[in-house]
Order: sequence, then structure tokens, then C-alpha cells
Amino acid sequence: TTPGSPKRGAFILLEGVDRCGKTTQVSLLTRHLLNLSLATVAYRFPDRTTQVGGLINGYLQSSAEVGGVDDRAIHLLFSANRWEAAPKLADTLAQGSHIICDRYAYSGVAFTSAKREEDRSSMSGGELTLDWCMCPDIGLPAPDAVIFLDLEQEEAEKRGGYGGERYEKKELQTRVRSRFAELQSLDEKDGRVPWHVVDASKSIEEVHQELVSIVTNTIDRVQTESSPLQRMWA
Ligand code: ADP
Ligand code: 2DT
Repeated sequence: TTPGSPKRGAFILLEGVDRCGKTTQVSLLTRHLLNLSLATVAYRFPDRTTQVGGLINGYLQSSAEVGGVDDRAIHLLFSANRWEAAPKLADTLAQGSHIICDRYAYSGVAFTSAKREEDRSSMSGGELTLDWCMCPDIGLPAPDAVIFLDLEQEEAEKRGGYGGERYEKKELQTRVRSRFAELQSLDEKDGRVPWHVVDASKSIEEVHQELVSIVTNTIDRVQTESSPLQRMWA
């Protein structure tokens, strides 16, 4: 930053399996920061409002039996959906706004790398390795903290049955949870983005209070250290 320019905003990412409370907590956190007169923008991925997002939405809502879309092709669309938002995201942070984001590249890798066992109908051969899945997202703006809302599969199911979308299935969701754990280990091993695992089975208010503390500390760290925006998996 040049002297006199505003300090950049913090990029906070919430990840976790379906129903863990991401939507609820993103909106509570955003409201909390706005109430403190801190400029804050909520993001969510996939962003279904763009053209690419429209393709993703169509894919998620069509039944798996229809097939037709290659796993790798859809993976790249999810990544493209982040890349098309990346300049705006970086700009928002540079202008001093904080970002609270619902899902990002970690969901991208966790879901694609978990799906093959489920979707044997796919045309493309070979494994969807973690490495392959991470590649297209390398270089994206990286979050300053990952907050992982951790919830057992059984607890998630108690929060209402899954809807009809393609990935809303118990076996897949269980595998996704373990892929997130692998991604956490990789970040920790390489000293990248700090992860905060939060017990998402607590009440909405209790989870919110924990998140407020993590977010406050993260904003403080980013702004006192004037740390530059990092790049994904770099
Ligand atoms: P996600 O965005 O991760 O899928 P949501 O925020 O939409 O999760 O929450 C899924 C459902 O669970 C909603 O009905 C929500 O009201 C409820 N819920 C969210 N957080 C909690 C919590 N801590 N305890 C109990 N129910 C919750
Ligand atoms: P929502 O229910 O949160 O709208 O997500 N997904 C998400 C992927 O497979 N790859 C990605 O890169 C992202 C961001 C998770 C819809 C589904 O899309 C999955 C659930």
C-alpha cells in the first residue's frame, strides 16, 4: 500500500458441508460488521447470476442420470465462476471493504474430488485427484482465514431433508467432509491460510459469537500487519 491509501479489507471464507449454517452465519457476520460501520460485502459461490453461473445452476438442478456433462468440464466452470469474480473481489478488498464469502475454491476441490465414486457414468477416465482439482484455482485471491463450520452428517440431516440438487446426497456429503480435512492439512503443512474449525452443532448465537471473535482477530491481523493479499495455493 502507498502512504495514505486505505488499509485493505480482510477476506473471510466460510466453508462446510450443506446445512452447516453458512448462509445463516454469513448474513449475521455481514450485519455485525455493517453495524460497526465497517464496509463489508457478502459473496457466495457458485454465483448463479452470471452466464457461467447459469450453466452451473442448470447442471446442479438436472438429475445425475441425465449425464452428459463431463466432471472435469463442470469443475472448470466452477473455477471460471471464481475467476470472473476475482478482479472485483480484489478491488473490493483494495478499497478497504471486508468480504465474507460463502464457499470458494475449497468447496470446488472437495466436491469434485469426492464425486467420482458416485458418478460412474462419467465418460472421462481416470481419477479426479486433489492435485488436478486444485490446479485451475491456483492464483486466485486467497482468503485471510478459512472458517470451517464442522457438522456431523447426522446433525446436518436433522436440519431438514436434502433438496433435489445433484450433490445433495448423504454418501457424497460424507466424502466431501473428509476432503475438506485433507485440504486443511495441506494448508497447515505448507503454512498457508489459517483454518478455524468451529463446532457448528452449537446454537446459531453461540456459533455467531465464535465467528465474531475469529473475524475481529483476522481483520486486526490483516490491518496491523498490512499483509498483502495472498494467492490460492501459492
Ligand atoms: P448452509 O448455507 O450451510 O446450507 P443454512 O444457513 O442455510 O446452511 O442452514 C441450514 C438450516 O439449518 C436452516 O434451516 C437454518 O435455519 C438451520 N440452522 C443454521 N444454523 C443452525 C444451528 N446452529 N442450529 C440449528 N439449526 C441451524
Ligand atoms: P450452494 O448450495 O452453496 O449454492 O452450492 N460446489 C460449489 C461445487 O461443486 N464446486 C464449487 O466450486 C462450489 C463453489 C457445492 C451448490 C453446490 O455446488 C457445490 C454445493
